[in-house]
Amino acid sequence: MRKGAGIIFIVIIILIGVYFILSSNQEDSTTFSKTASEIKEFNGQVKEFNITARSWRFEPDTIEVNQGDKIIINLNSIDVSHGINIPELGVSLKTGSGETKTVEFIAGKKGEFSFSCNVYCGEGHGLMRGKLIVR
Ligand SMILES: [Cu+2]
Repeated sequence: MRKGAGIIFIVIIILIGVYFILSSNQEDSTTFSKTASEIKEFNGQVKEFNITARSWRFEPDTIEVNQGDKIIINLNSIDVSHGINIPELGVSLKTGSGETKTVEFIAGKKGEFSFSCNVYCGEGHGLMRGKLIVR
């Protein structure tokens, strides 16, 4: 009978252990869903990009960062006036002919955000598109 009581004791200890592991996992997943949503504070690395705008493309037209990074975009127009607009991240910058303008922002949301030119620059204006990937 002593052996049987010992086994029951061990089973109870295991059940308590499983309970604590499950409840601590739940806390972890709550924390995770908080970090997975929008971040407003700088929480990563500084990533600086020199983007050339010309009729009618951006070079480079795809940039990748991590959520929480501070992004610095130096937009250089080598012909007419151009701009860059990333509406989902509240970014709007215009630069004159031959000028370089800079915008800084935090990559707060994960996802793929298309950007476009926000200064009418001729018949190919609508083709000036790019993509910011936030992982
Ligand atoms: Cu344009």
